[in-house]
Amino acid sequence: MTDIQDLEKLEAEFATAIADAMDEATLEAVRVAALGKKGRVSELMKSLGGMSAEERKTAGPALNGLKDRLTDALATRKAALSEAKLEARLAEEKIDVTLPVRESPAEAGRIHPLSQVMDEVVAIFADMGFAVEQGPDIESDHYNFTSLNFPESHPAREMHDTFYFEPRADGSRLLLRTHTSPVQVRTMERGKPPFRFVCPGRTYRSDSDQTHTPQFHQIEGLVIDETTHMGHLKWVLEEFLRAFFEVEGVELRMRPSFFPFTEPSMEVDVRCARLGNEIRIGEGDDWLEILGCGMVHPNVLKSAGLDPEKYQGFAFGMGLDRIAMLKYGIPDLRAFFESDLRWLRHYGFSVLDVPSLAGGLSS
Ligand code: 2NL
Repeated sequence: MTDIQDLEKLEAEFATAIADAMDEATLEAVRVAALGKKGRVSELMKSLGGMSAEERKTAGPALNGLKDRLTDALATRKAALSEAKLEARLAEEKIDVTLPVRESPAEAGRIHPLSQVMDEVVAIFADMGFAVEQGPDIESDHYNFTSLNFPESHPAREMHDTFYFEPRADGSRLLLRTHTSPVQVRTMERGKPPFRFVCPGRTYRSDSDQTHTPQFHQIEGLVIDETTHMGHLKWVLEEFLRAFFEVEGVELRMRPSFFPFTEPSMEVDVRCARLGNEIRIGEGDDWLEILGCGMVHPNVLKSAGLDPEKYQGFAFGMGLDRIAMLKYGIPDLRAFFESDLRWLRHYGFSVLDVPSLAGGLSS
């Protein structure tokens, strides 16, 4: 039998245990020890059944009172512990809203300067009404050379410059295109004049030093109509160079040159000033070679299925790697292909900096 003193002792014991519980798990263990299925108070409640009616009269209310007070005390302590826990978390997770925001992935990533320059050049020509055409990197001798009026014995055809694949059963060899011109022949064959398009893309030559990589990039342009002439060519190139270098006073100079696929052929220089390592376009007394161009050779028109008596036009081509280096002051071509993150963070562009003529090309 349990007397009142025992109950008071038990209550004091549990009250101390509740007050001493410093976390919710300990408090829960106290609750189980007191009020759980096999807890001390629960066991005492079970013993009520074996008591006389007289005993039950006093023990019943005493035990019920004990149970209620312990339940209250447990709930109060639990609330206090969870409030303390929240307070601690709030104190620990305090944030300083004056700190700068962390870069989002969209801002941390960089566009390669070459991709940026390709987009810039395409934006300029698109603004002048040029379409963009593409074609395969793996080409036939016919599209890469023959259709472009390269004589059979031309040195550019030799193993030295061109990456050839193994000969096929019929003896012919596929190759990696050495320029983007085959795309232009393919596009002319497919369509009907007038033509006005550019072909940006990868090109390949077996050449590797400080200023050459075996894989590089070109953009070529072609305009064909019945009366297209060199005056149109000069205007297009002047407009392009002014927009690309973002200087009003670009001045260009044409020198006679030779390409098998144009006649006449010209090389185009822009006026520049050289100040140590820096090059300023549109100033000074120096000239910088920037691209090649000419009037499309009648043989090329013929092999593309056009009548050279009716159609004529101009073409031009330039190295994108080179003009990217010039515009953005990048000294070493080989870094383009090294995937060095520090280099990319320095020379790369934000994904949000999409070149457009309205937005200012590289602003
Ligand atoms: C350069 C010079 C040039 C062309 C490319 C071309 C294409 C066809 C017909 C005639 Cl289908 N010409 N392309 C013409 C002149 C120069 O490129 O220095 N490129 C890096």
